[in-house]
Amino acid sequence: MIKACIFDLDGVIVDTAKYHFIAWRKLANELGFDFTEKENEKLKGVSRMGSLNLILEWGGIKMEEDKKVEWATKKNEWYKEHILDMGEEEILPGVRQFLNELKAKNIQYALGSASKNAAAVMNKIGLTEEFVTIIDGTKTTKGKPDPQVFQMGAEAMGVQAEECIVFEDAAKGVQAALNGNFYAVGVGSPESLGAAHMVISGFEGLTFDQVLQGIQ
Ligand code: B16
Ligand code: MG
Repeated sequence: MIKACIFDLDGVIVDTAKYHFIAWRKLANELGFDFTEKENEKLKGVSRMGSLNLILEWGGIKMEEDKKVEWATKKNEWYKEHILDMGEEEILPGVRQFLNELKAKNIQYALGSASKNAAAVMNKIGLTEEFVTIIDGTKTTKGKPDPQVFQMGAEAMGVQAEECIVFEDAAKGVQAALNGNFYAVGVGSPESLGAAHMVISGFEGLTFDQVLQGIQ
């Protein structure tokens, strides 16, 4: 019996992945190299410092820890410039309707994101109040694929992992859900998210019953 859902933020509720990409690319360019959108896929669901380490590796750059913190801070400032203007209109198609359906069916929902900017983004798009809890990168100590972020969400809602569906756009996030015994719905392409119980291209036209059938 499914009693709750946990949503990832970037790439599931809003497309902030494009803003992360612009900001990381600016950082790479300032350091004298570039990386592709395909490589960017590998950064989804990965923490800020984890992402920086990967990017520096792609550019063949070694850096002292204090410099890394400086560059990560710069990237975050650039990223924050992009989220400043965000509003309700950036909620991805179908998400609002899907949340309404959950509400009508008394299914609780929480946020499970790696981002330390999640609370700010949720405020901007006006969704904070209706989520039971917002678990984000400021509250967790272990990154995806560790299930900690989703376990904390389930605990706050008073449900077991087996009673909860996680929606994720990152392969690492799907893995985190599976590692914690949650049902996983991948949001994106089956090539990268095939491990999930079900893969959807997005929420447009999607009903909760379709998800319940799809995860069986
Ligand atoms: P920040 P999610 C993740 O959010 C993003 O997918 C990932 O690209 C980003 O590096 C990470 O948050 C950390 O974000 O720098 O804002 O703390 O997909 O788990 O909602
Ligand atoms: Mg994501």
